[in-house]
Amino acid sequence: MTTVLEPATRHSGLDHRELRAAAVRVLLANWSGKGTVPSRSLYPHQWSWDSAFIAIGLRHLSPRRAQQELEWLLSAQWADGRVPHIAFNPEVPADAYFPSPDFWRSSRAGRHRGAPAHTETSGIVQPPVHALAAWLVHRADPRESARRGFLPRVAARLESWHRYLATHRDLGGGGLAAVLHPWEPGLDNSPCWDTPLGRVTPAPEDSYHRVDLDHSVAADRPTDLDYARYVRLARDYRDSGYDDGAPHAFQVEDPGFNALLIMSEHALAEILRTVGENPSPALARAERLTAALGERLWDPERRIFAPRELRDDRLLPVAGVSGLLPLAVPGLPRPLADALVSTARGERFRLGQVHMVPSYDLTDSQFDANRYWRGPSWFNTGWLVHRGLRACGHTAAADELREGILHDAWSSGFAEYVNPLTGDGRGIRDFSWTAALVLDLLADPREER
Ligand code: 2M8
Repeated sequence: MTTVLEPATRHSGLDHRELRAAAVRVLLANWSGKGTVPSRSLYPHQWSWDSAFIAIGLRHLSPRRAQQELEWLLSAQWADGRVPHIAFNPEVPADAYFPSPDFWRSSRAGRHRGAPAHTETSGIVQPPVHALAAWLVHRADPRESARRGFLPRVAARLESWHRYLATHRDLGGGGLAAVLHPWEPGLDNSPCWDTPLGRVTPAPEDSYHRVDLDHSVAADRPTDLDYARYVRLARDYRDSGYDDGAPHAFQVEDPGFNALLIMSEHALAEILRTVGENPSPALARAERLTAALGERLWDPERRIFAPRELRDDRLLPVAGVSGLLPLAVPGLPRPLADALVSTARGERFRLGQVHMVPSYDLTDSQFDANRYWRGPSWFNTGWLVHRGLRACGHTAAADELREGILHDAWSSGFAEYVNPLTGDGRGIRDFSWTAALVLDLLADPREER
């Protein structure tokens, strides 16, 4: 465990025009014709929550392309409403990423859930940032949006996505959406999942080949043991026919996933109002989710939201960055928001003293400054905390975090994540959501946000 922390670099002399031009270059290079890949090497297909963050940045470059990004992703939606976490590009060789289409077998194994026949996808999901992204994209250029009929085209799909989460995924019966795989909340190997994941029998390591290690340093990526458990969980879900009602070895209510759902329900209400439909169901869901978040996931001891493991129906005693994300939820009760800000500033996350926001508790023995989601600071979660701070009126802290994010993106070459103690880039470079969220933070703050 590291106890001595370097103070974060003060940010001066960053040329915003040069930074913007470099971010644009990353996004143009990662555009595949219909959507944007997170990375040409490590992630050569379209990922669900990546595309939402990418669209939020792309709207400042080309609102039309931002719309297409979301529409292309939503065209891979299943009839049961789920938006898959990966939409595969058939032109990319099958061995470029694992698990590949022939692992997920969506069009066959997911047929009874309404997986599309025309395209291959994964069968799990990722955080529902899409309605928020769609609303922000619309607001960037409402005339272009109206001209293309963007909102009417996506509204029903977004509504069905949220209904899927509210029904099929309320596995705890308490009104929150559950995740069934550590890849679903997007924070893959966070120590938050160590206890529930530890109970999963790993898949035999000779039954698959990890392609990720061909593109990234092993010490920055999940361990082989974690990977074997991911494969096992995904395989079991596939073999159940992607049945949410089947028994699941991993079932967790994650605060970040649900916070993003609440933000998206509010955005969906705006979308529905704009297209002349009734926003009440989305607003009612947002209200129920916000109450359930406070009732089921607040940890009064750590003063942070924590994941609830459904198998034992207990809060996990962990502090991860996903527990800070409810700060960005509209209407979060003030005492909870204040407690979150003081937790973010405290010893577990040291906001303002380290680079961006660490993905995991700095004081915990499982914190690892370099390994993926076990401690490094990520740009999307930093952007969300920034948004929450601004919404709660902590303007100075938000400004400082914004400068830190821009600086770290530049100095790391748009890295996937950075070591929070040194700011050194980790994972791959020219990562799309890093570039996209830089574009968003560089945009005139008077623009609609
Ligand atoms: C990472 O996850 C994928 C699996 O979905 C992987 O490790 O292969 C995570 O950082 C996830 O949040 C992200 O969406 C994805 C693509 O950037 O990469």
